[in-house]
Order: sequence, then C-alpha cells, then structure tokens
Amino acid sequence: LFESVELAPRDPILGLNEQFNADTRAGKVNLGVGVYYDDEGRIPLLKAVHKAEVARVEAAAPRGYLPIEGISAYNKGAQRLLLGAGNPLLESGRVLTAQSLGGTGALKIGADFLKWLKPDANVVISNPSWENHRALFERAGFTVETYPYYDAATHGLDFNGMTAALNALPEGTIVILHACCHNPTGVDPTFDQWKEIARIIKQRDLVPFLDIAYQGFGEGIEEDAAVVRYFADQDITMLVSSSFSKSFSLYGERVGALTLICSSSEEGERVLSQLKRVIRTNYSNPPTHGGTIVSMVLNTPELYDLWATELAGMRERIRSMRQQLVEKLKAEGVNKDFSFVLEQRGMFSYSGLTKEQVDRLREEHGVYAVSSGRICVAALNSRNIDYVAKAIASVLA
Ligand code: PLP
Ligand code: TYF
Repeated sequence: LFESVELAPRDPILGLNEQFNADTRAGKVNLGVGVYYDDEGRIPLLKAVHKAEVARVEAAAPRGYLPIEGISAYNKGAQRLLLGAGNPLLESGRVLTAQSLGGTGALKIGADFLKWLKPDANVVISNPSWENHRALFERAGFTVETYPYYDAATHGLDFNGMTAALNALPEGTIVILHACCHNPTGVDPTFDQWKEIARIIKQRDLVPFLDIAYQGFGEGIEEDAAVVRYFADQDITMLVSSSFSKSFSLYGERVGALTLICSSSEEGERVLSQLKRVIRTNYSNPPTHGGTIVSMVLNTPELYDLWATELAGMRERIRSMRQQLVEKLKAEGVNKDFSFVLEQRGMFSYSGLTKEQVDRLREEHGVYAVSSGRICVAALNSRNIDYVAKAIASVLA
C-alpha cells in the first residue's frame, strides 16, 4: 500500500526547530520559530491565563461536546477584539464566528468553505508570506499566486507593486492579507495605504481574507485591528482568521477563531449553517480547555485588564530588543544601517542577511535563523543579545 509514498520535505521553520534541538552547543540561540520567549528564555505562562486555569480546575466542570461552532462567549470575545467593544456590527447578526484549532485551523476551515463557495477562484498571498499560507490553500484545492509586498532595497513595503497587482486581479480573487505584524517581514502598510487597498478590493470585487495572528504585538490590541475595523466600516464582506497562540501564549492549546462578516443577518444565518457543515466533516467540534480559558479572560474584566497589561509587557520587551539589537550592532562596528529593524512590527524582522550568512550564523555560532534572513526578535533577551550581535557582526565582516 505505502510503497510509492515519497519522503516529504520538512517544514522549513519547524524543521529548523528539530535541528536546533539536536544541537549540543551550550550557547545556541533559536531565532527561527515564531514564538515569544521572556527575558529568561522561557515561553511564559501568563498570569491571567493561570488564574483562569486554576478557577476552571476548581470548578471541576464536565467535558461534554461543545457546539460545532464552539463556545458562544469565546466567539463573542473574539469578535469584540476584532471590531472593538460597542461596535454596532456586533449586534447586527452580520458577524459570525467559529472557534477554531488555532489560526491555522481558522484558515483551513475558511479555505474549505471558500473552495466550496468559489471553486474557480484563485488565491493570492504576499511575496513573501508565512510558508503555510501557500501549502494550506493549495491543499484545499486552490491555485496560489503571489502579489508583490516586500521591497528588499528599502526594507519596506512595495506599495506600488502591491496595488498594481491587486488592480490587475480578476474579480472574485481571494486575497490573503496580514492584518498586522506581517510574517515574515515585520513590514505593514500604513493606515492610509490600507484605505487604498480597501478601495481596490471594493472596486474590483476581490475577496479579502485577513489573517491576524499577532494582535497586540504591534501598536496595541485596538490599534492592531484597525484594518479589520476599517474594512468592516466600508461594508466589505470578508473572512478573518484570528490566532490567540501568541497573544495568550497558549501555542499548544490551539486557540483561534474564524470570523465572517456578511451583508445581512439573514445571509449570516445561511453562511453559518454551511460553515458548520465544513467543521462537522473536519473535526466535528472544537476542544474545551484552551477555549474556556481564553473565554474566561476575555469576559472577566479583571482578567482582561491583567492580560492586556501582560501583552503590553511582551510588546514592549520586543521593542526594547529591537532597539538594543540596532545599538549593539553599531557598537560591534557594523557599517550597514540596521535602523529599519525599529520600523518593523511584531515578532519578526527581515534582517537582510543572506542565506550564506544565515548558514554561517548557525554553523559557526549556533545562532539559528530562517534561510530567508527572518529572525524572531521575540527570542532575543538580555542574556543572549550581546552574543547574537557579535555573531551577526562576524558574519557581516
Ligand atoms: N498566520 C500567521 C501569519 C502566522 O504567523 C501563524 C503562526 O503560527 C498562524 C497564522 C497560525 O497560528 P496558530 O499557531 O494559532 O495556528
Ligand atoms: O512563522 C512561524 O514561525 C510561526 C510558527 O508550519 C509556525 O508562525 C511555523 C511554521 C508552521 C507552523 C507554525
């Protein structure tokens, strides 16, 4: 039966993790995978999460099946994060949400739903994008193409290239957009640029699928959802995948949500009924634990405030690491101006290091980065940053 099965390539990022784990050098540093580590180099267990978890364990709640679309209070909490508490859309019946298995699960049920709805549409992703975007939409049966995004010369956005490409897409093309903290580049459109993107999407009748996996890691919880809120204000119908893996530091709990904004409540009812069919034939209904924890935090004012403070702490620590990296590279005598690292948002920076330099970083110094030159700034800390700056300076010399 399985004789003809060929060995599949490793996921470039998760494969790097395996290599890192097998490395026996004491000073090794993993700037590969997109995970937030605290200053001690550990994945934090947020206090807000821990409090909710203790309360949940003490409640000794039974573990029946959840509804197909998950916990209602969780879904409402996810909607408030996207649209802002008090947004009249929340009560309109036009917004529907399904709890999902992480952001990946949200993208997957969204992709399956879209393949059923628009079997002949193509998908476009940014160049570059998160590796899994292409794989996931191709697996769902779509042809995936790219639109220009990153301009290596300026370390910024190729806005003209991007808008020209969007302007040339056939009606109904599905456009995957990173709502904030672009993975892998750290480069986001400005709000004015988002307005222009929205105008093109509306004018050309494109289908936006916004992916928000780092809400709160850019400028703030509310600020980072600005594009979602703007699109919604413009009455653009769309899909949004949310991931709480990073913002709640709950990677392994698989917490995310798929939200669809429809043009009427009656349409919303029909859409939800079909989305539930997609879920039923994938995994039937989502798991209870992580969703309950996130729901408790989002719906309990004291826990919410504590969470928001902890998330701000993560955001500010990353900022400070960006600042220090730029300063330390300069102090190490690096001539190249790295100040663009300060303009980038979220966990990642496209460092501009070449594949050869990344190879040398790993082989000579045990510093792991993605071959594209992407580094996870959230893995830097006060103990490894001097070492990393020296290592980068040595491969640039
Ligand atoms: N989308 C982007 C842009 C990501 O970087 C990630 C990271 O993991 C995801 C989606 C998936 O999130 P999750 O780990 O919650 O599946
Ligand atoms: O880009 C990253 O590093 C994170 C983690 O298949 C990740 O988004 C990487 C690859 C993957 C799943 C998650």
